[in-house]
Amino acid sequence: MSDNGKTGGATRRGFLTGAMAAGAGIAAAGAARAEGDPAITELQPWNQYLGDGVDARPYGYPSEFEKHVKRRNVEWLTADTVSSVNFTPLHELDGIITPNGLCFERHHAGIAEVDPAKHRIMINGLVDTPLVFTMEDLMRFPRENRVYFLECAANSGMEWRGAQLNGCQFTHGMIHNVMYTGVPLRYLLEEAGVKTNGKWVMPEGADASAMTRSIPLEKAMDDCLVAFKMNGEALRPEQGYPVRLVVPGWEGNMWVKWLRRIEVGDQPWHHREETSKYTDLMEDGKARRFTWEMDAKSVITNPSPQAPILHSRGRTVLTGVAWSGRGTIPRVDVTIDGGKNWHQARMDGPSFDKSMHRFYYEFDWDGSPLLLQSRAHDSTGYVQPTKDELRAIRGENSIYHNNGIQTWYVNEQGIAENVEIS
Ligand SMILES: Nc1nc2c(c(=O)[nH]1)N[C@H]1C(S)=C(S)[C@@H](COP(=O)(O)O)O[C@H]1N2
Ligand SMILES: [Mo]
Repeated sequence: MSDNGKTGGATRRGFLTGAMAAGAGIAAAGAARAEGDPAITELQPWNQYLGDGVDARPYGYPSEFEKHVKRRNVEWLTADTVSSVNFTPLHELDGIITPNGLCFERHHAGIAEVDPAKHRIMINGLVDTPLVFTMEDLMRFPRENRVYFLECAANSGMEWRGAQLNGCQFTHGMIHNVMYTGVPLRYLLEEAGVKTNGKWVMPEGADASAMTRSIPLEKAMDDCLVAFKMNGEALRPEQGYPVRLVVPGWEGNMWVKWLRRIEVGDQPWHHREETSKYTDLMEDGKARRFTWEMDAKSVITNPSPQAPILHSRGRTVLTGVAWSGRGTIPRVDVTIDGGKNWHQARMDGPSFDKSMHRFYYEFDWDGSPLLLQSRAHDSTGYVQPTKDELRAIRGENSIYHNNGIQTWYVNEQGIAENVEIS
């Protein structure tokens, strides 16, 4: 193999130099010694057989050693699996893209298995010409590629009254970040011709829940996509195959899957999902309505309860994700001592509007207990609040839009736990 020399020499030396430059030091790195390690001295089984040929895996899947990397349910939330939710394993991922098979799912009537040849998208209501598109018609409009996060408004909802679920998969896993390919909704609306009194649109799903939400026309004409590809390939059935609405930065419930109809109207419809659900009950018993935008939020994914620190001390990589429904994330602060000292995290990877951002903070762990927190700043200048700051305004009866700062306590053994500090 041509890259042998590189792996043995230059890269490793470069790695150590880099570590010293970062102030972590060689001794702290705890790199394994070659002598006597059977992983080095013994011939491994995979070195002694011919592996699968190129016909064995026509559609690729992860290594069998990655079986633990999967979507998970919270048992008491999932009495009924067809109207339910599972969670993205954020602690197992890196970078900013959520692989298709790991995107959390939320459906109200199970996964519809839609035949694209029989699927139609209708535009009706206050339009000059009601239109019906086949999937092939849709493909003839100019398309765009955009990376966006989708967060269910109920993400972290179980944490309103205190620390509850043990793992960022469960506290923050109702989110995924995907590159969509789709046609701007604007093109379809322009094709039909929106009448001057048309001010709202109502997308409707083809599943048994016939999901509907009211969206103001300005948003529909701005950045919404009628998407048919995710991360380059067809949408997964779980995510609305063959077509879903993408509503960048706005709560996941509005991203109607299995999209079959868009009605144009002169006022909002006030359907179930925007009245009894997805409104925020305040302390005084009144409810906020139409809280569409997702506020800036972040979470440390490693270390976290499902991803303990496995070494006893020394160089440690802390990482996490941050996002905002209003723009980009230019800055994330991190503390390892419960807020006594804050450090600016290192942002890495692409920074897109209304997309997840990846941050890192490399530090030397002295083996003492840690209180980890991250705090996102978005491009509007908004700073992620503490949970107490949020409760002071919103009370404790809410479910939705909990973007408070998350705390993980890490003990001397490196085990992490969901806690709150006040
Ligand atoms: N047709 C339809 N669209 C839907 C839903 C649904 O049940 N049916 N669930 C909504 C909710 S509440 C959320 S949070 C997102 C979840 O998208 P995902 O399954 O891709 O994670 O889809 C939304 N769109
Ligand atoms: Mo949702």
